[in-house]
Amino acid sequence: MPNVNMTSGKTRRAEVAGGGFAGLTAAIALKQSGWDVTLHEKGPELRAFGAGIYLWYNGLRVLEGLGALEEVLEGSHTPPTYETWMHNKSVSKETFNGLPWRVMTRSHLHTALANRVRALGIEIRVNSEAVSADPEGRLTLQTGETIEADLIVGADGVGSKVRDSIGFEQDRWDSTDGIIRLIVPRKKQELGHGEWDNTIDMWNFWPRVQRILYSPCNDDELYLGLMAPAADPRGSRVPLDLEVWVEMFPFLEPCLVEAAKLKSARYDRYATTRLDSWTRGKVALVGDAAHAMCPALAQGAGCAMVNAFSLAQELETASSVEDAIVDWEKRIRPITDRCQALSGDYAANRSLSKGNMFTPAALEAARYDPLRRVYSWPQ
Ligand code: FAD
Ligand code: 5PR
Repeated sequence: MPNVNMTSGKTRRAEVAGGGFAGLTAAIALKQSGWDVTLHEKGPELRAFGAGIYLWYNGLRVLEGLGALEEVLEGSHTPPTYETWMHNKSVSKETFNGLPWRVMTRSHLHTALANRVRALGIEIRVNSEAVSADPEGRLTLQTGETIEADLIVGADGVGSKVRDSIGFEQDRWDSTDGIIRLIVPRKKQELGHGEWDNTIDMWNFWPRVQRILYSPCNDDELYLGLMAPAADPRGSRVPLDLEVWVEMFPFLEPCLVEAAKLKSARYDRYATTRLDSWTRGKVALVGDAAHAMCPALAQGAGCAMVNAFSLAQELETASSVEDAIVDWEKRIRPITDRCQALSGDYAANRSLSKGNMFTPAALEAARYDPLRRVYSWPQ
């Protein structure tokens, strides 16, 4: 296909603010379709924050489109089943009708994307904090420098300055529950008998609400999500209150002992952000800047990646950036909106504790193939 971005002999330029999964995806996808791209990360280096992450078919297809899938598959894991326990009894084992899914550490995914950014020669500017954007196509940095571009991508996370400098109307709220997320050594030999390669979502409502989402990432690393209501001082304490977690999950003691050693542990409440629009003029918001969601369906990053990838797709055939990004939002946003709503509902009602909750509606976003723009994997 001819390079349609070369209108009047000039390559179009994009400034991307934020080097998380959304910003990396946008930068790679735009570069691959012929744009000049500069990626701004406010931190001193490109690196991942947080513990583990699930990607489903939608996110894995984006990785395929970005040329990063192989590297991500190496060193990540698809558990034999997604199991749910209630009070230590298995209530469901789900395999999603063969729908591809994968568990990995965040640093593993981030490294693969950052490697692809470097391989493509995308300009990376670290210690580069965006403070505001202008719908006319200007990005202003903390240093006072203002850069003009054909497209500004706000991928600067839930506290987005790109977004807030423009003044999108938004609803934001926090959930009653939150989670401590950690990566610890697997300690598989020490866990005794059990199907420890599975994802196991272990719920307990009595004597307290405490849950552990047990997620093996590979042979060596285990992602633990320890959930408790924000109002529970012991369950939400960091570093971990070992006694209160071992009392409820004695069979995980070897892993919990490791978890309690991690002094940098954080307890995070789930945050939701809903905007009136994701675009203004030449500015497009992607990822948590646009649609932070509860993690119940494990789709925040997956939707972010699909949306960032689809943005570049939409711009390939369009002559006006302003029109293309309006069309992009119209086309792709409904999937994210439904996913965000259902994730919020599941989180508020702790619905995943019932097991068998990955219904066709719950897997809608996961089944979307952004490369072919169709739903795959019949349920
Ligand atoms: P971020 O990851 O926040 O990245 C923003 C980047 O921008 C950072 O590098 C930051 O340093 C940088 N930055 C910030 N401000 C500026 C600025 N002003 N200028 C320049 N740079 C800036 N999603 C899934 O798909 N699967 C899961 O299993 C999953 N589990 C989750 C579990 C929990 C408990 C939670 C809370 C979320 C989970 N998510 C999951 C959601 C997922 O983590 C987020 O949706 C995703 O990481 C958002 O990516 P992002 O790039 O938009 O934002
Ligand atoms: N699923 C996943 C997850 O990471 C979380 C939840 C569900 C993969 C939070 O860590 O329900 O909170 C959830």
